[in-house]
Amino acid sequence: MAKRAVHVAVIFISSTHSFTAICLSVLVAFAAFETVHCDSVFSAGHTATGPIGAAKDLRYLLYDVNPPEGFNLRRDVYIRMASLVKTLRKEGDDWVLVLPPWGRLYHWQSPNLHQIHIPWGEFFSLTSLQANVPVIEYEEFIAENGGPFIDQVLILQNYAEGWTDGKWEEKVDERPCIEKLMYNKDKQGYYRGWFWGYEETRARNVKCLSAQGHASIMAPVLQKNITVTSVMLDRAETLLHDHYAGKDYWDTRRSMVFAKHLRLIGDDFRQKYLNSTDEKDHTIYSEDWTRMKAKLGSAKGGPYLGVHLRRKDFIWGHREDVPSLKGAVKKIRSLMKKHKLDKVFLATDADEEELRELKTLLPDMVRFEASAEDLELFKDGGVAIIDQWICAHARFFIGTSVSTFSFRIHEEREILGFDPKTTYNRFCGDSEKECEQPTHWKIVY
Ligand SMILES: Nc1nc2c(ncn2[C@@H]2O[C@H](COP(=O)(O)OP(=O)(O)O)[C@@H](O)[C@H]2O)c(=O)[nH]1
Ligand SMILES: [Mg+2]
Repeated sequence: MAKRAVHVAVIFISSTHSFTAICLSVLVAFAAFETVHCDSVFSAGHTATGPIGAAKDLRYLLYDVNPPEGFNLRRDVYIRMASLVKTLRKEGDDWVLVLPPWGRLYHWQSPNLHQIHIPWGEFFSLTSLQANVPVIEYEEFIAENGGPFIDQVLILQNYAEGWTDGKWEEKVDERPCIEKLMYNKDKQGYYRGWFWGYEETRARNVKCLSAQGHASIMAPVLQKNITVTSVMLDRAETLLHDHYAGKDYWDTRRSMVFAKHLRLIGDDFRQKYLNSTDEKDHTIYSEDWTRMKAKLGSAKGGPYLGVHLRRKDFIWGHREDVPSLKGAVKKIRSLMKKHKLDKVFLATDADEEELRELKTLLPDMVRFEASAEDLELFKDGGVAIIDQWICAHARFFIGTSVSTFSFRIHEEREILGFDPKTTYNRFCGDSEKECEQPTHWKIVY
């Protein structure tokens, strides 16, 4: 009881909104835990009935990532932030992670689509995320917080001087901003910035921090040096994983269950065009990720070769680890023969011209081509997830060197219980000498 009363007080003080907005925000915040009646909350008064010292303050962690980064690296940054929030919650206040709305990603180029302000719930199962760490959508934050205000933005950057004495150490310090500030002060003295395309969002304060180390090095700073309610870490990718591929990493990764409507479309496609169902392929999926613990090698996968062939910016730099289309098709044919698969599912971001060439070289390939209505519903992000989901269910998979899109497919297959030999494969460049294959990261349950 004491705890809740304090939360209400915090919301009340920082709110400039109407009574109904406050009621709504209280309900949003606590609906998941218990039923709260607005009148009882307020008639009970704002004073805590229990020992105040024991109560934890509700605080919000927001974050954003360097604009050019794509969807799948952003998924990786989420894991780092979830880890930081877990550390913060262990050590003090009642921190909640605010999910940065999706939008304006470089690779989302379908014309005539409004791909901005997209909540996480369109791509991921929110209840699954919440079973790992408390998260809320940005618009819920606005409602709870009583307006689009963020108390403190911390822009993370490296150290201007690099590593001193060539020695790497973990540290955080307030420093002058190295790059041009992406925030401008308005007439009222608030900071305006990108804020995921929410033009009315403002920050009360902005400063730069040089940070070098894993995500949880921010915990002491957020607990001791900063006392405001909402803090946003910009350029959050500056922070490293607390423990890459450790138990905490995998808990968060496993909780990133794709939204059900996208999985259903993928499953339907598998059945219709690839003769693949979970029963036949031993890829039964549990809606509750905490119960999903498939044995390595138990998944058989559908009778098709799954391929992720990354193009666009991966070929512009003439990287030697990415194959030509001819080279890729040659490898695809040899894998189909070796694994006795007569179908190939191809996921790619190839442009029109390359697609035409692919169709000539590989006329029997199967692709998920979204209709105009599907695209409007799922957006480029949803279509990419469907591609990943179908690749994740293939009997054998091959991806593209150092593509986070391919890495996320590896993880999905690991969760489903595939033999690592069928997963950690990548194309080699046509004249690549040492073609090192991807690392197998085993799940820690
Ligand atoms: N639908 C679809 N989109 C893709 C595919 N490959 C790349 N993309 C798009 O291009 C983006 C690539 O960026 P990112 O997710 O950062 O992965 P990475 O750059 O390969 O590490 C994806 O998020 C998709 O929007 C694909 O096979 N299918
Ligand atoms: Mg990328």
